Amino acid sequence: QLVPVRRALLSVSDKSGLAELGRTLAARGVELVSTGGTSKALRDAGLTVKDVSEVTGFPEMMDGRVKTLHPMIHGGLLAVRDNAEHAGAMAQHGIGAIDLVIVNLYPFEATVAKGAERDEVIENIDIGGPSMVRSAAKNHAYVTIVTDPSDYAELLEQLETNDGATSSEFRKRMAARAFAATAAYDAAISQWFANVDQQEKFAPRVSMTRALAGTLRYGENPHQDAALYVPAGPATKGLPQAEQVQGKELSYNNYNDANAALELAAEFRGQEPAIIIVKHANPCGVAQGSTLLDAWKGALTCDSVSAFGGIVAANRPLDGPTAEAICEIFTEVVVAPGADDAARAAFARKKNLRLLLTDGLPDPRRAGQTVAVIAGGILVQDRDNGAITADDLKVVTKRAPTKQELKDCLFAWAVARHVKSNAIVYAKDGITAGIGAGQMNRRDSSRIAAMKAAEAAATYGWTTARTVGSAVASDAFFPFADGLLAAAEAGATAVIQPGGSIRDEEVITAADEAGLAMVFTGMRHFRH
Ligand code: 93A
Repeated sequence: QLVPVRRALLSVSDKSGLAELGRTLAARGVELVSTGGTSKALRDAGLTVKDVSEVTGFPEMMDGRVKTLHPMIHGGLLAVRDNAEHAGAMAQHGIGAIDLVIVNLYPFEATVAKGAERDEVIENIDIGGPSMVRSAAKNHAYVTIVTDPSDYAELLEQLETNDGATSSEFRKRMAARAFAATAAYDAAISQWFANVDQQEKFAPRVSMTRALAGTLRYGENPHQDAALYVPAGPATKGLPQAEQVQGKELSYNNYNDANAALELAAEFRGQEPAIIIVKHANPCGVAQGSTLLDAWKGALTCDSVSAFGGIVAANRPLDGPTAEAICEIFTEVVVAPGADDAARAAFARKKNLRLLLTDGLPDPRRAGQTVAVIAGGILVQDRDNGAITADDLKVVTKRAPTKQELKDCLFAWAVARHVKSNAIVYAKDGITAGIGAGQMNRRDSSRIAAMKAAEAAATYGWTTARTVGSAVASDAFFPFADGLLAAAEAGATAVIQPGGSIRDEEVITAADEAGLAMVFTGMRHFRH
């Protein structure tokens, strides 16, 4: 349905493109109504403009806070033209219909960005502007709203092709953009309050403007729709950006797993070469080595069965030999901070393999929040960015760990925080020997990890499982001695765990009796 544009209301802070727009509208015989600064700019361009104050019968007052907030304006915007009662009210009060609204808002974000004082920031919270935008957008059946100067060209094209009118498709599309603009504007304001006053720490982040980055083929399962959103604006600052160099389209699960792998690789930022293999968001092999190829070989030995169809991450740019070795087994995704030409050439032969190259690794200790949706609500918490160093460890057993045991303890600890709870990780010489994930009790995780290690020994023909002489990490305290004893049975000689159970004494005694060295971290890393 075409609606002719006879009267336009212009009120813009960003005056770019305004004069040209005004001239074209005037040439089409459109009456121009405008607020103070906008009127002046239009008059300076030689145009005839009616001031809003003339329409409302009130001067712009209170430093401009009250300019357009008036029934003479909002009646003209909101009236349903073919509703007799609305038309009657217009006639009775002399309210003229407004067909076109050109509004952009006080530059709130720019004012915050330049470091303005509180008073100036508050003054830049636009009230009248969004009100007009929302009134016009609501009534898009009759009114055209344009909030972005980059849409002026399309508006003029509309008027040109439709002989001075706009199409309902165009009005609808512009109305949707208008509400997106006011939503983003309010999100920026609430974010500012959160930052300045530390009130409502989480709420604004959850509702923050998010940009749809892409629609995914499906979600975790084919019957679930899915999409990828990225935070609009500063939330992505400081985070590495990834580029998909080759391979099939990334799936929902690919994104999730690649993220888990990359976050774990980030634990080894700046350290010796490390490889992570992830399946279903849990690592199934992690290793460091003197070369990336060594690390790959080590990581693969942990659980070569699960590694099939896995997601691989590295803590440094990939080289040719490592890429060749990775290509020997079926791998879904490889993600790394770069790859040399030989590595790229090796992967290129595996057409389906998705290769993601990033421009760095994220800071694993960065601040931020995680979000989980529950029935009837959203759970928000700080990221688990807590960290301990060797100095924070408390030796609780008679025997202190050897240098190598301590190294393996810290390695296993770094991995365990990325394993779903209950998490048990055995490690020896910088290689995970067995990983037990996601069990409902700690003893089962311990046993599963030991079983994996035994399977690996059988696969590779080793005389003993790598759990013999290993360090074991537990993401939370052992509530009973049984989990610890299961680890001792598997041959672990050192234990790292948070401590803090009411049965700590019992667990420590069991460790002493088994000749284990145990350290407490005082920090827990549940992950669900
Ligand atoms: O101060 S306001 O919240 N109160 C109003 O009634 C009002 N009407 C328009 N801000 C208001 N505006 C805003 O003024 C518009 O959104 C626009 O950004 C700006 C244009 O002012 P001028 O035409 O004086 O430059």
